[in-house]
Amino acid sequence: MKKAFITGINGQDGSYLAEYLVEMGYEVHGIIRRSSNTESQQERFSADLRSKITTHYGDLLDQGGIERLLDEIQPDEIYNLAAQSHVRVSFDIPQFTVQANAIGVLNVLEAYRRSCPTARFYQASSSEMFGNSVDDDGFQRESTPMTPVSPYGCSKLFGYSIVRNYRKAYNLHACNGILFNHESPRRSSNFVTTKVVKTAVQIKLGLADKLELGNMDAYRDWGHSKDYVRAMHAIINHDTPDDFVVSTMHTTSVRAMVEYVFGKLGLDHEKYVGQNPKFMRAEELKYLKGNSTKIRETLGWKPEYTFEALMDDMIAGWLEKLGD
Ligand code: NAP
Ligand code: G4F
Repeated sequence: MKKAFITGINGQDGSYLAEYLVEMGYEVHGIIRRSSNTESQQERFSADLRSKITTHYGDLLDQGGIERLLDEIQPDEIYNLAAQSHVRVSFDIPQFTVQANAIGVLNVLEAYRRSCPTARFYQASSSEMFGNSVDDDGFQRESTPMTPVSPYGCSKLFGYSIVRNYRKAYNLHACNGILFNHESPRRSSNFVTTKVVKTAVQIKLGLADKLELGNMDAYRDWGHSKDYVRAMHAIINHDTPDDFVVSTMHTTSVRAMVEYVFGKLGLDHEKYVGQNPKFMRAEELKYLKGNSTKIRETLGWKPEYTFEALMDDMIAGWLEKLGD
């Protein structure tokens, strides 16, 4: 039985990845931070999953604790998914963001190198690292220059780079997935897709009467988290440690996403949606469209969910949560 160790196991991706690996017969371990509200930390786990995984207290900032766990568990695969993952919030708490997303990666890498260097390592890198760089054909790909425009993007670029450095310097099987935006019914409600879907459902049910957004002219390449955790597993299991873009190869504006969601619920978005400067960013990443030819051709991965199927799954999830 293979053993996996997941940081960020109770996040959106961590919970889907744990389900996927349990289904494949893995013994799954993960770390959860200490919180004053223990119940809310397990919300993304079904009762069945809870009985099949082992969680340990741990924090990316506590390198000694992670090293002790890796020493004891001796995993075959380490997935470093934990992060302060919100881009706008990274402007509010830049130092914490860098501690978790940059120094945190180094802490896990050091623990890995010292405790179980024959294991494989996956780092959750991000399309936010590209900033506003776009190739002439309108895509970002593995070779596109990385010019991040947020503390989050800068911190992720350090994580990405130190993984590449450790791979070569210490001959480790360490890889990066450069994932474009991915969502699901488990996405937290301060990301734009869930904010739009949840509020539109609340309006439909008479529980809210307006939706305030920031920049509606940004474009994102939105996929489903369930598809993207399959890509993580494929990347870490490739013979050669390497870096791969994971994306749908389609892009949609925030405005068009709002129109789709409201339209699906039979609502006129113009009656309810406005802008509020408090949701704008100090610097905005305007346009993302990922070229994932490399992972499609090398590993045979492709997404199953279209943009519409993703949004429909999120709408169904929130109707079920908030409806009678
Ligand atoms: P998420 O739902 O915000 O989950 C992040 C997880 O990290 C949570 O479990 C969180 O725990 C944990 N965490 C935060 N700081 C930590 C620390 N110092 N020590 C230990 N755990 C910590 O994010 P996600 O959407 O699943 O994304 C997973 C990873 O992929 C993140 O690294 C994100 O930056 C990256 N990524 C995401 C996307 C996307 O579109 N979703 C795209 C590219 C890359 P708490 O519950 O205690 O906060
Ligand atoms: O949903 P978002 O907050 O995601 P963002 O900033 O693209 O970051 C996500 O994707 C990254 C991959 O590229 C991940 F690395 C990162 O961890 C995270 O998962 O915002 C999407 C777009 C932005 O352009 C934002 O300015 O939506 C725009 N937006 C407009 N109004 C809003 C809002 N975003 C949020 N969160 N809230 C708004 O009211």
